[in-house]
Amino acid sequence: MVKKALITGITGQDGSYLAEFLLEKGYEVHGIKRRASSLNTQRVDHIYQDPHVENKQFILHYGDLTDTSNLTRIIQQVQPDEIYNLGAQSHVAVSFESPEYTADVDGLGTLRLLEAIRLLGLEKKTRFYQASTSELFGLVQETPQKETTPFYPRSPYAAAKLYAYWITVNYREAYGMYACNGILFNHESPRRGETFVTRKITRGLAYIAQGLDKCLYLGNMNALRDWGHAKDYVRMQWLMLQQDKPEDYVIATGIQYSVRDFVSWSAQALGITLKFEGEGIGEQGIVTAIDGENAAALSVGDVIVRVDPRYFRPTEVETLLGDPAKAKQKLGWIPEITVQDMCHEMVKEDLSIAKQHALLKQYGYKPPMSLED
Ligand code: NDP
Ligand code: GDR
Repeated sequence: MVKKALITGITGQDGSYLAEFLLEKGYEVHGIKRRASSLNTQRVDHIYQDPHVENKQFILHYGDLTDTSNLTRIIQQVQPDEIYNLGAQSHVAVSFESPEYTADVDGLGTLRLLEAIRLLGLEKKTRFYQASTSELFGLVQETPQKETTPFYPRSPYAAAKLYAYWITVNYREAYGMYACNGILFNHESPRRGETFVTRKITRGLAYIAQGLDKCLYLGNMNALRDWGHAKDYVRMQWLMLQQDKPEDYVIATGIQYSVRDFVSWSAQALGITLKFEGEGIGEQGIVTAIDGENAAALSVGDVIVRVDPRYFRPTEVETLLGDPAKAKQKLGWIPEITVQDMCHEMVKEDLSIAKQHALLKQYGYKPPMSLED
Protein backbone atom coordinates (compact mmCIF):
# COMPACT_ATOMS: atom_id res chain seq x y z
CA MET A 1 0.00 0.00 0.00
CA VAL A 2 1.25 3.47 -0.89
CA LYS A 3 1.45 5.66 2.20
CA LYS A 4 -0.37 8.98 2.15
CA ALA A 5 0.93 12.13 3.80
CA LEU A 6 -0.86 15.43 4.25
CA ILE A 7 1.33 18.52 4.72
CA THR A 8 0.02 21.88 5.91
CA GLY A 9 2.39 24.70 4.94
CA ILE A 10 3.55 22.79 1.85
CA THR A 11 4.32 26.04 0.02
CA GLY A 12 6.79 27.09 2.75
CA GLN A 13 10.48 26.30 3.15
CA ASP A 14 10.11 23.06 5.13
CA GLY A 15 6.94 21.95 3.34
CA SER A 16 8.71 22.00 -0.01
CA TYR A 17 11.72 19.99 1.20
CA LEU A 18 9.52 17.53 3.08
CA ALA A 19 7.31 17.00 0.01
CA GLU A 20 10.41 16.21 -2.10
CA PHE A 21 11.69 13.84 0.58
CA LEU A 22 8.38 11.95 0.90
CA LEU A 23 7.91 11.70 -2.86
CA GLU A 24 11.36 10.09 -3.08
CA LYS A 25 10.24 7.61 -0.43
CA GLY A 26 7.24 6.67 -2.61
CA TYR A 27 4.53 8.50 -0.64
CA GLU A 28 1.41 10.01 -2.17
CA VAL A 29 1.82 13.59 -0.98
CA HIS A 30 -1.12 15.91 -0.36
CA GLY A 31 -0.62 19.52 0.58
CA ILE A 32 -2.77 22.40 1.70
CA LYS A 33 -2.16 25.70 -0.04
CA ARG A 34 -3.78 29.02 0.66
CA ARG A 35 -5.68 30.94 -1.95
CA ALA A 36 -3.66 34.08 -2.74
CA SER A 37 -4.14 36.86 -5.27
CA SER A 38 -0.83 35.96 -6.89
CA LEU A 39 0.92 32.60 -7.24
CA ASN A 40 2.42 31.28 -4.00
CA THR A 41 3.60 27.84 -5.12
CA GLN A 42 7.11 28.75 -6.38
CA ARG A 43 8.82 26.43 -3.91
CA VAL A 44 6.89 23.38 -5.13
CA ASP A 45 6.43 24.23 -8.80
CA HIS A 46 9.24 21.83 -9.77
CA ILE A 47 7.33 18.86 -8.29
CA TYR A 48 3.89 19.97 -9.46
CA GLN A 49 1.99 17.36 -11.47
CA ASP A 50 -0.60 18.17 -14.09
CA PRO A 51 -4.08 17.43 -12.66
CA HIS A 52 -4.88 15.44 -15.80
CA VAL A 53 -2.10 12.92 -15.17
CA GLU A 54 -3.26 9.53 -13.86
CA ASN A 55 -1.96 8.12 -10.56
CA LYS A 56 -0.73 11.48 -9.38
CA GLN A 57 1.64 11.39 -6.42
CA PHE A 58 1.46 15.09 -5.60
CA ILE A 59 -1.90 16.73 -4.97
CA LEU A 60 -2.65 20.23 -3.70
CA HIS A 61 -5.88 21.26 -1.94
CA TYR A 62 -7.03 24.78 -1.20
CA GLY A 63 -7.40 25.36 2.51
CA ASP A 64 -6.55 27.36 5.58
CA LEU A 65 -5.69 26.49 9.16
CA THR A 66 -8.41 28.90 10.33
CA ASP A 67 -11.13 26.93 8.52
CA THR A 68 -12.35 23.92 10.51
CA SER A 69 -14.80 22.48 7.98
CA ASN A 70 -12.26 22.77 5.18
CA LEU A 71 -9.58 20.92 7.19
CA THR A 72 -12.01 18.21 8.27
CA ARG A 73 -13.21 17.66 4.70
CA ILE A 74 -9.65 17.40 3.34
CA ILE A 75 -8.62 14.90 6.02
CA GLN A 76 -11.78 12.87 5.42
CA GLN A 77 -11.12 12.82 1.68
CA VAL A 78 -7.38 12.02 1.90
CA GLN A 79 -7.44 9.59 4.88
CA PRO A 80 -3.75 10.31 5.51
CA ASP A 81 -1.39 7.93 7.30
CA GLU A 82 0.68 10.91 8.41
CA ILE A 83 -0.11 14.60 8.89
CA TYR A 84 2.74 17.11 9.12
CA ASN A 85 1.46 20.39 10.55
CA LEU A 86 4.02 22.86 9.21
CA GLY A 87 1.58 25.67 8.35
CA ALA A 88 1.99 28.78 10.48
CA GLN A 89 2.33 32.53 10.62
CA SER A 90 5.97 31.77 11.30
CA HIS A 91 7.55 35.22 11.64
CA VAL A 92 8.27 36.13 15.25
CA ALA A 93 8.46 39.91 14.67
CA VAL A 94 5.22 39.87 12.64
CA SER A 95 3.46 38.05 15.49
CA PHE A 96 3.75 41.24 17.58
CA GLU A 97 1.82 43.04 14.81
CA SER A 98 -0.80 40.27 14.32
CA PRO A 99 -1.00 38.45 17.65
CA GLU A 100 -4.61 37.29 17.37
CA TYR A 101 -4.22 35.93 13.86
CA THR A 102 -1.00 34.19 14.90
CA ALA A 103 -2.81 32.57 17.84
CA ASP A 104 -5.63 31.46 15.57
CA VAL A 105 -3.40 29.86 12.92
CA ASP A 106 -0.48 28.58 15.01
CA GLY A 107 -2.40 27.65 18.17
CA LEU A 108 -6.00 26.85 17.28
CA GLY A 109 -5.02 25.57 13.82
CA THR A 110 -3.25 22.68 15.55
CA LEU A 111 -6.31 21.93 17.67
CA ARG A 112 -8.52 21.95 14.56
CA LEU A 113 -6.38 19.26 12.92
CA LEU A 114 -6.25 17.10 16.05
CA GLU A 115 -10.00 17.39 16.55
CA ALA A 116 -10.63 16.52 12.91
CA ILE A 117 -8.56 13.34 13.32
CA ARG A 118 -10.57 12.44 16.42
CA LEU A 119 -13.99 13.28 14.99
CA LEU A 120 -13.26 11.22 11.88
CA GLY A 121 -12.21 8.24 14.01
CA LEU A 122 -8.67 8.28 12.62
CA GLU A 123 -6.86 8.29 16.00
CA LYS A 124 -5.33 4.88 15.40
CA LYS A 125 -4.55 5.40 11.71
CA THR A 126 -3.23 8.93 11.33
CA ARG A 127 0.13 9.91 12.86
CA PHE A 128 0.58 13.60 13.63
CA TYR A 129 3.71 15.79 13.57
CA GLN A 130 3.59 19.25 15.16
CA ALA A 131 6.17 21.85 14.09
CA SER A 132 7.22 23.04 17.52
CA THR A 133 10.05 25.45 18.00
CA SER A 134 13.06 26.52 20.04
CA GLU A 135 11.20 29.83 20.52
CA LEU A 136 9.32 27.97 23.28
CA PHE A 137 12.50 28.27 25.39
CA GLY A 138 12.53 32.06 24.82
CA LEU A 139 14.11 33.54 27.93
CA VAL A 140 16.25 30.49 28.46
CA GLN A 141 16.15 28.72 31.82
CA GLU A 142 19.00 26.30 31.07
CA THR A 143 21.81 25.97 28.49
CA PRO A 144 21.89 24.01 26.26
CA GLN A 145 18.15 23.50 25.88
CA LYS A 146 16.81 19.95 25.81
CA GLU A 147 13.42 18.21 25.94
CA THR A 148 13.12 18.75 29.72
CA THR A 149 14.14 22.44 29.77
CA PRO A 150 11.27 24.66 31.04
CA PHE A 151 9.58 26.89 28.47
CA TYR A 152 9.40 30.71 28.69
CA PRO A 153 7.84 32.10 25.49
CA ARG A 154 8.78 35.67 24.55
CA SER A 155 6.40 36.52 21.69
CA PRO A 156 2.80 35.99 20.59
CA TYR A 157 4.23 33.47 18.10
CA ALA A 158 5.93 31.48 20.86
CA ALA A 159 2.85 31.68 23.12
CA ALA A 160 0.67 30.32 20.29
CA LYS A 161 3.17 27.55 19.62
CA LEU A 162 3.19 26.74 23.35
CA TYR A 163 -0.54 26.01 23.16
CA ALA A 164 0.02 23.88 20.06
CA TYR A 165 2.81 21.97 21.83
CA TRP A 166 0.67 21.11 24.86
CA ILE A 167 -2.51 20.31 22.93
CA THR A 168 -0.46 17.83 20.89
CA VAL A 169 0.85 16.21 24.09
CA ASN A 170 -2.68 16.22 25.52
CA TYR A 171 -4.26 14.46 22.52
CA ARG A 172 -1.49 11.86 22.65
CA GLU A 173 -2.18 11.17 26.33
CA ALA A 174 -5.97 11.55 26.26
CA TYR A 175 -6.80 9.63 23.09
CA GLY A 176 -3.75 7.45 22.53
CA MET A 177 -2.92 9.23 19.30
CA TYR A 178 0.51 8.93 17.70
CA ALA A 179 1.27 12.64 17.95
CA CYS A 180 4.67 14.24 18.48
CA ASN A 181 6.42 17.55 18.70
CA GLY A 182 9.64 18.27 16.89
CA ILE A 183 11.22 21.12 18.85
CA LEU A 184 13.28 22.44 15.98
CA PHE A 185 15.93 25.12 16.29
CA ASN A 186 16.41 27.62 13.45
CA HIS A 187 16.94 25.99 10.09
CA GLU A 188 17.57 27.78 6.85
CA SER A 189 18.25 27.22 3.15
CA PRO A 190 18.16 29.07 -0.17
CA ARG A 191 14.36 28.64 0.10
CA ARG A 192 14.16 30.53 3.39
CA GLY A 193 11.66 33.42 3.40
CA GLU A 194 13.38 36.69 2.46
CA THR A 195 12.60 38.48 5.75
CA PHE A 196 14.19 35.95 8.13
CA VAL A 197 17.61 37.17 9.13
CA THR A 198 19.88 34.68 7.30
CA ARG A 199 18.17 35.10 3.94
CA LYS A 200 17.83 38.85 4.45
CA ILE A 201 21.62 38.93 4.89
CA THR A 202 22.61 36.67 1.97
CA ARG A 203 20.15 38.33 -0.39
CA GLY A 204 20.86 41.85 0.85
CA LEU A 205 24.65 41.56 0.56
CA ALA A 206 24.45 39.87 -2.85
CA TYR A 207 22.36 42.80 -4.16
CA ILE A 208 24.75 45.32 -2.61
CA ALA A 209 27.77 43.50 -4.10
CA GLN A 210 26.15 43.76 -7.53
CA GLY A 211 25.48 47.49 -7.12
CA LEU A 212 21.69 47.02 -6.86
CA ASP A 213 21.40 48.33 -3.30
CA LYS A 214 23.51 50.42 -0.92
CA CYS A 215 23.07 49.20 2.65
CA LEU A 216 21.67 46.31 4.68
CA TYR A 217 19.71 47.40 7.77
CA LEU A 218 19.52 44.86 10.58
CA GLY A 219 18.22 44.68 14.16
CA ASN A 220 19.96 42.87 17.01
CA MET A 221 23.26 41.56 15.59
CA ASN A 222 24.25 40.14 18.99
CA ALA A 223 21.46 37.53 18.88
CA LEU A 224 22.86 34.00 19.10
CA ARG A 225 21.25 31.13 17.23
CA ASP A 226 21.82 27.41 16.61
CA TRP A 227 21.36 27.25 12.83
CA GLY A 228 21.01 24.09 10.73
CA HIS A 229 19.96 23.23 7.18
CA ALA A 230 16.25 22.65 6.45
CA LYS A 231 17.07 19.55 4.37
CA ASP A 232 18.61 17.86 7.41
CA TYR A 233 15.69 18.85 9.60
CA VAL A 234 12.81 17.55 7.43
CA ARG A 235 14.45 14.11 7.51
CA MET A 236 13.94 14.24 11.26
CA GLN A 237 10.30 15.18 10.95
CA TRP A 238 9.68 11.98 9.03
CA LEU A 239 11.85 9.83 11.33
CA MET A 240 9.84 10.96 14.36
CA LEU A 241 6.69 9.47 12.86
CA GLN A 242 8.36 6.09 12.10
CA GLN A 243 9.08 5.04 15.70
CA ASP A 244 7.29 2.46 17.87
CA LYS A 245 6.04 5.14 20.22
CA PRO A 246 5.44 8.86 19.85
CA GLU A 247 7.84 11.18 21.64
CA ASP A 248 9.00 14.79 21.48
CA TYR A 249 12.51 15.60 20.27
CA VAL A 250 14.84 18.60 20.22
CA ILE A 251 16.49 19.00 16.82
CA ALA A 252 19.55 21.24 16.74
CA THR A 253 23.23 21.22 15.81
CA GLY A 254 24.55 22.01 19.31
CA ILE A 255 26.64 24.92 17.95
CA GLN A 256 25.82 28.59 18.31
CA TYR A 257 26.81 31.72 16.36
CA SER A 258 25.78 35.36 16.30
CA VAL A 259 23.89 37.22 13.59
CA ARG A 260 27.12 39.25 13.13
CA ASP A 261 29.03 36.01 12.39
CA PHE A 262 26.51 35.19 9.69
CA VAL A 263 26.98 38.65 8.16
CA SER A 264 30.78 38.15 8.11
CA TRP A 265 30.60 34.72 6.45
CA SER A 266 28.15 35.98 3.84
CA ALA A 267 30.38 38.96 3.04
CA GLN A 268 33.44 36.69 2.79
CA ALA A 269 31.58 34.38 0.39
CA LEU A 270 31.16 37.43 -1.86
CA GLY A 271 34.85 38.40 -1.58
CA ILE A 272 34.16 41.24 0.88
CA THR A 273 36.03 41.66 4.17
CA LEU A 274 34.06 43.65 6.74
CA LYS A 275 35.03 45.25 10.02
CA PHE A 276 32.38 46.19 12.56
CA GLU A 277 32.68 49.52 14.40
CA GLY A 278 30.45 51.25 16.92
CA GLU A 279 27.99 49.81 19.38
CA GLY A 280 24.25 49.21 19.54
CA ILE A 281 22.28 51.44 17.18
CA GLY A 282 25.54 53.05 16.01
CA GLU A 283 27.18 49.82 14.85
CA GLN A 284 28.33 49.72 11.22
CA GLY A 285 29.83 47.14 8.91
CA ILE A 286 32.62 48.78 6.86
CA VAL A 287 34.34 47.26 3.80
CA THR A 288 38.09 46.81 4.41
CA ALA A 289 39.04 44.64 1.42
CA ILE A 290 37.52 43.33 -1.80
CA ASP A 291 38.61 40.18 -3.55
CA GLY A 292 37.39 39.09 -7.00
CA GLU A 293 34.68 40.34 -9.34
CA ASN A 294 31.48 39.69 -7.39
CA ALA A 295 31.73 42.90 -5.39
CA ALA A 296 33.28 45.10 -8.08
CA ALA A 297 30.54 47.68 -7.42
CA LEU A 298 31.99 48.41 -3.95
CA SER A 299 34.95 50.40 -2.62
CA VAL A 300 37.02 50.06 0.55
CA GLY A 301 35.48 52.28 3.23
CA ASP A 302 31.86 51.80 2.10
CA VAL A 303 29.41 51.28 4.96
CA ILE A 304 27.18 48.44 3.84
CA VAL A 305 25.62 47.27 7.13
CA ARG A 306 23.85 49.45 9.69
CA VAL A 307 21.60 48.82 12.69
CA ASP A 308 18.02 50.05 12.47
CA PRO A 309 16.03 49.86 15.73
CA ARG A 310 12.84 49.24 13.77
CA TYR A 311 13.98 45.60 13.61
CA PHE A 312 14.32 45.30 17.39
CA ARG A 313 11.57 43.21 18.99
CA PRO A 314 9.53 44.26 22.05
CA THR A 315 10.91 41.17 23.80
CA GLU A 316 13.93 39.49 22.24
CA VAL A 317 15.19 35.92 22.40
CA GLU A 318 18.89 36.69 22.85
CA THR A 319 20.35 33.20 22.84
CA LEU A 320 19.35 29.69 21.79
CA LEU A 321 21.51 26.58 21.82
CA GLY A 322 20.05 23.10 21.48
CA ASP A 323 21.14 19.72 22.81
CA PRO A 324 20.15 17.10 20.22
CA ALA A 325 21.48 14.13 22.25
CA LYS A 326 18.10 12.36 22.41
CA ALA A 327 17.55 12.59 18.64
CA LYS A 328 21.09 11.36 18.02
CA GLN A 329 20.78 8.45 20.39
CA LYS A 330 17.21 7.30 19.68
CA LEU A 331 16.83 8.23 16.03
CA GLY A 332 20.45 8.01 14.90
CA TRP A 333 20.19 11.52 13.50
CA ILE A 334 23.27 13.59 12.74
CA PRO A 335 23.05 16.84 10.78
CA GLU A 336 25.09 16.58 7.57
CA ILE A 337 25.39 20.21 6.44
CA THR A 338 27.38 22.76 8.46
CA VAL A 339 26.08 26.28 8.94
CA GLN A 340 29.09 27.69 7.05
CA ASP A 341 28.41 25.44 4.03
CA MET A 342 24.75 26.39 4.18
CA CYS A 343 25.67 30.08 4.23
CA HIS A 344 27.84 29.58 1.12
CA GLU A 345 25.00 27.77 -0.65
CA MET A 346 22.57 30.59 0.18
CA VAL A 347 25.00 33.29 -0.98
CA LYS A 348 25.68 31.42 -4.22
CA GLU A 349 21.96 31.20 -5.04
CA ASP A 350 21.27 34.82 -4.10
CA LEU A 351 24.29 36.03 -6.05
CA SER A 352 23.02 34.24 -9.11
CA ILE A 353 19.60 35.95 -8.74
CA ALA A 354 21.27 39.33 -8.13
CA LYS A 355 23.41 38.92 -11.25
CA GLN A 356 20.31 38.22 -13.33
CA HIS A 357 18.66 41.36 -11.93
CA ALA A 358 21.81 43.39 -12.58
CA LEU A 359 21.78 42.26 -16.19
CA LEU A 360 18.08 43.00 -16.56
CA LYS A 361 18.68 46.47 -15.15
CA GLN A 362 21.62 47.04 -17.47
CA TYR A 363 19.55 46.05 -20.50
CA GLY A 364 16.44 47.97 -19.49
CA TYR A 365 14.49 44.87 -18.46
CA LYS A 366 14.59 43.61 -22.06
CA PRO A 367 17.57 41.29 -21.94
CA PRO A 368 19.16 40.18 -25.21
CA MET A 369 19.03 36.51 -26.26
CA SER A 370 22.60 36.03 -25.03
CA LEU A 371 21.26 36.04 -21.47
CA GLU A 372 20.23 32.45 -22.09
CA ASP A 373 23.92 31.48 -22.42
P1 NDP B 1 7.41 29.25 6.23
O1 NDP B 1 7.02 30.58 6.74
O2 NDP B 1 8.42 29.16 5.13
O3 NDP B 1 6.11 28.48 5.73
C1 NDP B 1 4.88 28.59 6.41
C2 NDP B 1 3.81 27.87 5.63
O4 NDP B 1 2.56 28.01 6.32
C3 NDP B 1 3.59 28.45 4.21
O5 NDP B 1 3.27 27.40 3.34
C4 NDP B 1 2.36 29.34 4.43
O6 NDP B 1 1.61 29.54 3.25
C5 NDP B 1 1.59 28.48 5.40
N1 NDP B 1 0.55 29.20 6.11
C6 NDP B 1 0.64 30.41 6.71
N2 NDP B 1 -0.55 30.77 7.22
C7 NDP B 1 -1.41 29.76 6.95
C8 NDP B 1 -2.79 29.54 7.19
N3 NDP B 1 -3.54 30.45 7.80
N4 NDP B 1 -3.35 28.39 6.76
C9 NDP B 1 -2.60 27.47 6.10
N5 NDP B 1 -1.30 27.62 5.83
C10 NDP B 1 -0.71 28.76 6.25
O7 NDP B 1 7.89 28.39 7.49
P2 NDP B 1 9.00 27.24 7.57
O8 NDP B 1 8.83 26.32 6.44
O9 NDP B 1 10.31 27.85 7.87
O10 NDP B 1 8.56 26.51 8.94
C11 NDP B 1 7.63 25.43 8.93
C12 NDP B 1 7.01 25.29 10.31
O11 NDP B 1 8.02 25.02 11.26
C13 NDP B 1 6.28 26.53 10.81
O12 NDP B 1 5.19 26.08 11.57
C14 NDP B 1 7.29 27.22 11.70
O13 NDP B 1 6.64 27.98 12.68
C15 NDP B 1 7.99 26.01 12.29
N6 NDP B 1 9.38 26.19 12.66
C16 NDP B 1 10.28 26.68 11.77
C17 NDP B 1 11.61 26.78 12.08
C18 NDP B 1 12.61 27.32 11.13
O14 NDP B 1 13.72 27.67 11.58
N7 NDP B 1 12.33 27.37 9.82
C19 NDP B 1 12.11 26.33 13.40
C20 NDP B 1 11.07 25.79 14.27
C21 NDP B 1 9.77 25.72 13.89
P3 NDP B 1 2.01 30.73 2.18
O15 NDP B 1 3.16 30.16 1.36
O16 NDP B 1 0.77 30.92 1.43
O17 NDP B 1 2.44 31.91 3.00
P1 GDR C 1 13.65 33.72 14.63
O1 GDR C 1 14.32 33.99 13.21
O2 GDR C 1 13.02 34.92 15.20
O3 GDR C 1 14.72 33.04 15.46
O4 GDR C 1 12.49 32.70 14.24
P2 GDR C 1 14.78 35.35 12.50
O5 GDR C 1 15.67 34.93 11.42
O6 GDR C 1 13.61 36.22 12.17
O7 GDR C 1 15.60 36.09 13.66
C1 GDR C 1 16.75 35.51 14.24
C2 GDR C 1 17.44 36.55 15.12
O8 GDR C 1 18.00 37.57 14.29
C3 GDR C 1 17.68 38.83 14.86
N1 GDR C 1 17.69 39.86 13.81
C4 GDR C 1 16.82 39.97 12.81
N2 GDR C 1 15.78 39.20 12.44
C5 GDR C 1 15.09 39.55 11.32
N3 GDR C 1 14.07 38.78 10.90
N4 GDR C 1 15.40 40.68 10.60
C6 GDR C 1 16.44 41.49 10.95
O9 GDR C 1 16.70 42.50 10.31
C7 GDR C 1 17.19 41.12 12.10
N5 GDR C 1 18.28 41.64 12.70
C8 GDR C 1 18.57 40.87 13.74
C9 GDR C 1 16.32 38.62 15.51
O10 GDR C 1 16.04 39.66 16.43
C10 GDR C 1 16.51 37.24 16.11
O11 GDR C 1 17.12 37.34 17.36
C11 GDR C 1 12.71 31.66 13.30
C12 GDR C 1 11.38 31.37 12.61
O12 GDR C 1 11.59 30.46 11.56
C13 GDR C 1 10.40 30.76 13.58
O13 GDR C 1 9.23 30.33 12.88
C14 GDR C 1 11.05 29.56 14.27
O14 GDR C 1 10.16 29.00 15.21
C15 GDR C 1 12.35 29.96 14.93
O15 GDR C 1 13.22 30.51 13.94
C16 GDR C 1 13.07 28.78 15.56
